[in-house]
Amino acid sequence: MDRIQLLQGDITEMHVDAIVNAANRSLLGGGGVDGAIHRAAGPKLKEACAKLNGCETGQAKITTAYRLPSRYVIHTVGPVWHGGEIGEKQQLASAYQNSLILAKEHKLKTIAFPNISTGVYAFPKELAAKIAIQTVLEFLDDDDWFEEVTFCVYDDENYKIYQDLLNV
Ligand code: AR6
Repeated sequence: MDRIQLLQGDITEMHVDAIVNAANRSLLGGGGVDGAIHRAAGPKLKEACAKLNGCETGQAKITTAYRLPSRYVIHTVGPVWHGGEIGEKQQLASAYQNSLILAKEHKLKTIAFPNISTGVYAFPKELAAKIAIQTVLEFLDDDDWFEEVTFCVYDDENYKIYQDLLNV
């Protein structure tokens, strides 16, 4: 728990090794946090993403971060919520897990996550938070690589949910 941080704010302003983007399978940009990251990083990010051939749901790909203060952007694709019976929970856990694996492969020590799938993709916020926290905690329990994992929460509802679940 001591390597987990909760923060409310804009992930594009974070000075960490990697910020995670809640992207779509095209990786060509969109709204929400994805739009904010592309705007702040500048047009070169989209050029880099265009070379990645998209990304499957639950998987992750990496680019440098261009004008952002972070060093890298890890682009992951969370599931669209369809009621929870078609593997959405596992796919959300995979998005967190594969982002962490990719960060470690690139020797990155600090990483910040937005609340993947809880905006346009309509995943229930409390359930998404439980899955996010459990997946990150399990990873950190098994592995001492990461120095700090930040949940960068934007909206008040998610912030309250994370405060309650993390007991902070
Ligand atoms: N910093 C941190 N979190 C943010 C920011 C920000 N600047 N802006 C929004 N959020 P969403 P999704 C939070 O919709 O549900 C895009 O169009 C927001 O409050 O960005 O995974 C993609 O291209 C919410 O809690 O992502 C995809 O098509 C969280 O980010 C689709 O949306 C996620 O909301 C992905 O949908």
